Amino acid sequence: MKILHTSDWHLGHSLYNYDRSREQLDFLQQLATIVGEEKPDVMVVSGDIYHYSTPSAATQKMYTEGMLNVHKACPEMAMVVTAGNHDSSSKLEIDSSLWQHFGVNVIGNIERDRENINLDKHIIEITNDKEGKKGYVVAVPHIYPQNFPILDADTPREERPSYFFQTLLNRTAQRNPEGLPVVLMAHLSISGSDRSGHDETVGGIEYVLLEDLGKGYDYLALGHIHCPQNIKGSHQRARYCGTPLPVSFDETYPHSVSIVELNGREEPLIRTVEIINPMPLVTLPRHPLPFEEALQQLEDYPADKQAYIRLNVWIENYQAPDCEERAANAVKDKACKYCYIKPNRDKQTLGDTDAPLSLQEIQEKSPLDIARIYYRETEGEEMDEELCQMMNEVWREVKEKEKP
Ligand SMILES: [Mn+2]
Repeated sequence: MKILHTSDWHLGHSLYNYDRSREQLDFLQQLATIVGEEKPDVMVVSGDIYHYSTPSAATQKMYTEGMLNVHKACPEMAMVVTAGNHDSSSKLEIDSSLWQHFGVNVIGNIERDRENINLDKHIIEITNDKEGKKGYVVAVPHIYPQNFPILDADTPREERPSYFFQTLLNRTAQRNPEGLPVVLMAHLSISGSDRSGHDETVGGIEYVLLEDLGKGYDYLALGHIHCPQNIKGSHQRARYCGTPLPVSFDETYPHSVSIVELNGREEPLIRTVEIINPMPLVTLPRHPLPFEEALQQLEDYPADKQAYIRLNVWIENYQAPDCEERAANAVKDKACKYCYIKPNRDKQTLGDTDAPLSLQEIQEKSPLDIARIYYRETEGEEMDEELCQMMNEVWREVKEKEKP
C-alpha cells in the first residue's frame, strides 16, 4: 500500500496580520500535482487542517476546492482527514457524508451513543477498484487526555488512551485475517520527539509514550509536531511528516509531504517530496547584529524578492522606540513583508532573572511560557506538569469564550 502522509496544514494562518492564502493555495496546487504523479492508494491528513477552529468562509472555500482538485488528480485514491487540536471536531464533520462521494473520510470526533462508542467509524478499509482490498486506516483525531472514552470501567483514567488505541487495533486485526497493511493516524506529542520551532500556545504539552499507541499497526502517521522526523526506536514505523508550510520563523527546516510504501513485513520505504514556499520566512541577518547593521541588511534586501522578514537584532541596553517604524519603512517599496524584531540579549551579563522582557518578547511567548517565567521568579522552581496542564485548560477556556 502506498500512502501520502501529510498534516498540520494550518489553513487560514496569518503571519503578523499578513494574509497567507496565496501560499496556502500554492501548497494545495503542489499537493494535487504530487498526488497526480505518485498515485498513492490513500492520502492521510493527520490533523490541524485549519489554524483556527472557526475558519473564514474564504479559507473553507480554499480547502473544499483544494481537496476537490486533489481528488481529480487521482480519483481512485482514498483520503482520510482527522481533526487536530486546532480544528473544531464537529465543524470539520459537517460535510462528511458529502465528502464520502469523493472518497474522503472525515473523522472529527468520537461518536458516543449513550454508553456505546462507535469504534467502527475509526476503521476505514482502503480498496482499489482494480486491485481490491489494499489495507486499513485506523483514524484517531486529536483527543484531550481527559476525554478518552471509558471502554472498560475498570481501566484507570491514565490508561484509557492506550486501552482505546489497542481496542481499535485489535478490532482491525479481527477484520483483517489476510494481514493487509494497517496505518494508524494520531494527532499528539510523542515523548522524546524533536519539537524545534514548535509553537506551544494551545494543547501542546501532553506527552504520550509510543508504547501507549498499542501494537498491531504497520505505520503510525502522526500529526501535531511541525518538524518532520521518524520516532526513535520505531524502525521507521512511526513518523511525523511535519508542516508543508512553516507556521513560525523558527521552523527553519525544509517542508514536505511524506510518501510511504508498505510491503509486508519489511520496514516501510519513506521519502519526502519538498513543498516550495513562494513566500519564505527569512530571519535577517542569520546571526544577530546591532539594529543599525541589521537595518542596513534590510535596506539592501533585493526589492523583487518575496519573503516574510524578521530582523534579528542584538540589543546592548534597550531597544529604541522608533526601531519598528524604521524597519517597516525600509521595505515600503519592496516585495518582502516586514514582520517584527527578534531581540537578542546576552543573558549572562544581564543576569537572566532581572532582565525585564520587552513587549516583542512578551508577544512572542505563549501565556503558558509567561506563567512559567512568573512561577520561576516567584517560587524559585519550575512549574510542575499538572499545573501546566491546568494553565493550558484555563487558557483554552478563555479562548473558547473569546470566540464570536
Ligand atoms: Mn496540532
